[in-house]
Amino acid sequence: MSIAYDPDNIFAKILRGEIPAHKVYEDEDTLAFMDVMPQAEGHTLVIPKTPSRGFLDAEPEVLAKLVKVAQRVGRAVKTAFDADGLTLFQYNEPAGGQTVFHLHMHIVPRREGVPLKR
Ligand code: D5M
Repeated sequence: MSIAYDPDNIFAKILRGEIPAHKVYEDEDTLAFMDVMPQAEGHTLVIPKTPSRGFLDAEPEVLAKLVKVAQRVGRAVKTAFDADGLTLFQYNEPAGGQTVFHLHMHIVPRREGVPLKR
């Protein structure tokens, strides 16, 4: 059984404008903003505006748009932060490492030989 979406999660509050975020991209379906606990300089999050808890409950169309925007934002942050590469990841449920329960894709610019901060 899937767990209900909690509309009081922090990303839902960002989407409603109730708390601030450093936004870097927005369209009718998607928002991208800087992660407040970056694992590397330029760590960015991309989220759908629809209320999906995670990857497993999201509609395929939502995932497709999220990936499309992640590619666009990923190209931009890689250029902006002059990165050598890019790491994308996405956690699901506490056991999977998820801490904010609104679907999000992490986009992390990477430099040769520099490990992620944990
Ligand atoms: O990661 C959730 C991520 O969300 C984690 O990298 C910190 C980030 N975070 C938490 N609160 C905020 C706000 N207010 N703005 C920007 N980024 C935030 P998870 O994949 O769920 O473990």
